[in-house]
Amino acid sequence: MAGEPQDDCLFCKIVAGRIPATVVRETDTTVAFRDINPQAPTHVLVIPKAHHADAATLAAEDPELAADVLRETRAVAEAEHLDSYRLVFNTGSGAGQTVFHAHAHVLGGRGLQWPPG
Ligand code: IU
Repeated sequence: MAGEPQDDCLFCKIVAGRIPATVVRETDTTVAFRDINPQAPTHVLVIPKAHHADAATLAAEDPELAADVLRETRAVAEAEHLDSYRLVFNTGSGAGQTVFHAHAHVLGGRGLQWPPG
């Protein structure tokens, strides 16, 4: 069923506290933690606690929860004192998605080039 935890999902395991993460914020519906392989001085992932495979699926299955994730990206940026930052939702393996539990990357603390690679 949509949103149910998946046994083989790393981010569901982080939500459950079964694998460690450096959590910076948590709400009833979301968790924000530092990326283990940071690509910028601030690199935080914001995930819904419920399992949805990617941002497109999340937006279709639970738009309110998608809004919670977006709201939390703003809270992370504020907490990290970022006045400029980038939000990335890699969606599909061709776009670089490697973990199939929806997540927003919050990247900041350095200059960011456009277009991205
Ligand atoms: P992607 O958009 O699916 O490529 O992003 C997945 C991110 O999850 C990537 O930046 C990893 O470094 C990060 N990550 C993590 O922070 N902790 C983990 O246990 C695992 C991946 I696995």
